[in-house]
Amino acid sequence: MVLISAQPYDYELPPPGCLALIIIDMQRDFMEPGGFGDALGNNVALLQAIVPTLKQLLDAFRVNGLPVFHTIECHRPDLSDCPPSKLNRGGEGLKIGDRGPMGRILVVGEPGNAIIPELAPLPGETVIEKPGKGAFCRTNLEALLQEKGITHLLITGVTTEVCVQTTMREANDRGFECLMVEDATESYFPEFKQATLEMVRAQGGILGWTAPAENILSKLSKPTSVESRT
Ligand code: C5J
Repeated sequence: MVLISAQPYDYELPPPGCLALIIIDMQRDFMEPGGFGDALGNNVALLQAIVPTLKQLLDAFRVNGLPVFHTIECHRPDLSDCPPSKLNRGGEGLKIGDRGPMGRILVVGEPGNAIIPELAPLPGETVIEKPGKGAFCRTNLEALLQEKGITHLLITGVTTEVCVQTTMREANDRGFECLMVEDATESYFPEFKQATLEMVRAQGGILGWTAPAENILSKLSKPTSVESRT
């Protein structure tokens, strides 16, 4: 049995192949000036802190041949998958579909909608295009995970209290054992990140577990220990 030291208690790794890394919305639209996050008045520089840690996790999954799922929040060019309730929100700045310095905001295929180069998906890695905040909303993510026999998810990405938390709640309700990686998720609001981590692991892990990446990397970085878990 391989245990990850986590809160509120140790997280038991499943057999090889049953654990996936979920990377939520590490897109230029959220990470860089001129994108959606910036248009909403946020300091996008705050999100940069997690990139090296997330890259380490991604590399460890790749080296060990473990499944990785990236998501992007995006809409079709005609915005037919963007409900008015989403389209009309926000402040005075650019809205979804408007043209900004990185192309049309939150529209699939535009430069700003791409995943940042440091974490760009490799050929063969799944990218889930999601129109909602949660990665299970109007996507085939649940079917893909079931098809591959995945039962455990490490949840990372941005922003902690919006798309990351929504996805973790959706996954938890669907029976997945989820761990949010504390230093591989970030928010424009540090206090919201902290509150999210606390609410996830409160009440005996009502939504799942949290742990720093190091606790996971120390177990994944030895391919033999991954392979010997039978
Ligand atoms: C937001 C996200 N914050 N990826 N999206 O609108 O969290």
